[in-house]
Amino acid sequence: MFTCVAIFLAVALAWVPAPAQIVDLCGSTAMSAGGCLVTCPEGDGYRLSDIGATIQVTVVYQGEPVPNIPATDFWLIECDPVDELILCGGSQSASADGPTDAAGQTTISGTIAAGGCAESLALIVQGVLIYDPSTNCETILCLPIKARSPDLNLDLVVNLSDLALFAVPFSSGVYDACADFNCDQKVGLQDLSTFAFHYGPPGHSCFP
Ligand SMILES: [Ca+2]
Ligand SMILES: [Ca+2]
Repeated sequence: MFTCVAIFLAVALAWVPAPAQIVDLCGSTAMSAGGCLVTCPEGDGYRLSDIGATIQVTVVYQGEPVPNIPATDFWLIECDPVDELILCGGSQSASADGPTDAAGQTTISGTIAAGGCAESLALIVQGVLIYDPSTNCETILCLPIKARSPDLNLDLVVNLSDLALFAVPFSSGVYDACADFNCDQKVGLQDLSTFAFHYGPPGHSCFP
């Protein structure tokens, strides 16, 4: 009888699912040299590596590195809530290059499939927003990466509505940072060229 109970318990315990990985919001870190990143809902904007802004990430839990976090469990969002960056749904919108290694480290060097505009980016790992260790985690960790999408009205397609929004700063000279796709503090011909590429036709959108 005892043996049966012992076997039952052993089997039952073996079936207990592994606990979900847990990530420290304070202690985990991310670094990037920063830059000006064109994002497009179609995913054919710049890669972070193209602009020298590859993000180096270290994930820890209670001081210990967390290995094997899947690449798709990494996510980038706008850092300042006054900005708005809309990611296409799905795991390919902003992912790491691979799972975290034994040191809890990975990189993010790809593109972001998104509309909108942000002055800096924040990192989410497995649903946990990462905070800045240099402020004792009193503030969100903001990476100095400016995101600029030709989808200016945040509906995840680049079309006539966006052209109308782009035309205002382009023709009037009234500066609009979100239409300044190369972040050179003016909305000019280079920005028009970037816009035209994603405008199509057909206008770029999520998941073509
Ligand atoms: Ca749009
Ligand atoms: Ca510009």
